[in-house]
Amino acid sequence: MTVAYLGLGANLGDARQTLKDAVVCLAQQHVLTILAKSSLYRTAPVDARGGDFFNCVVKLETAMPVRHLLALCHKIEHHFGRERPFRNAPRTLDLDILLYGEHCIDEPDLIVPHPRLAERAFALAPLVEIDATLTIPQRGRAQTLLDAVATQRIERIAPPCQCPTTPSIQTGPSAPIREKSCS
Ligand code: PH2
Ligand code: MG
Ligand code: MG
Repeated sequence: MTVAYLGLGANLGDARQTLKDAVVCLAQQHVLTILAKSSLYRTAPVDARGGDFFNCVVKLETAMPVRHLLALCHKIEHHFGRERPFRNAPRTLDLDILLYGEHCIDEPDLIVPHPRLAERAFALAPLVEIDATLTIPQRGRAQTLLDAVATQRIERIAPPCQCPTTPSIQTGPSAPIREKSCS
C-alpha cells in the first residue's frame, strides 16, 4: 500500500461544489481509501487566468501503481467536464498527484512530487493542515516551504467537518450491561 496526496483545484462553474463532489467521487473508488481531507480554501490564481480558485487536498492509501492513479485522476477530471484549451486555462476540476509515498518520478508526463508544489501555498497549506510534520522528498518540511510563500493569498473557507465522532461521544468507560439469561 502507498499513501498518496492529491491536490484538487477548480475555478470554473460551481467550483466549491465541484470539489466537494469530487471528494465524494474519490471516496467511492474501491481501489483507494481516503485517510484524510483538508478544508476547502479560496485561493488567488498563481500563474493562471480567471477568478479565484477553490483548492483542497486529499490523503489516500492505495495499492494502485502511480500510473493507474494518474489515469483515474484524468478520468475523474473528464467526468467533471475538464477541458484543456490552453496551459493553466480556467478549469472545472484539476486533480494532481502531489506525493506518492516517498517516490520521486521524473517522466515527460508525470513528475512526483508535483514540480511546483514547493512554491504554492494553495497546495502546501492544505497539506500542512492534514499533517503538520510532513516532509516533501528532496524539498524538506512542508511547513518551512509554506512559511516562504506567506504572501500568496489563501483563505480557509470551511472548517473541518464538525460531525461527532465515536471517541468524542464516549466520555468514559461504559457502565456494565446486566444481561438476563435467555432461558
Ligand atoms: N492551479 C494551477 C495554476 N494556478 N492557482 C491556484 N490558486 N490554484 C490552483 O489550483 C492552480 C493555480 C495549475 O494547475
Ligand atoms: Mg495543477
Ligand atoms: Mg493537473
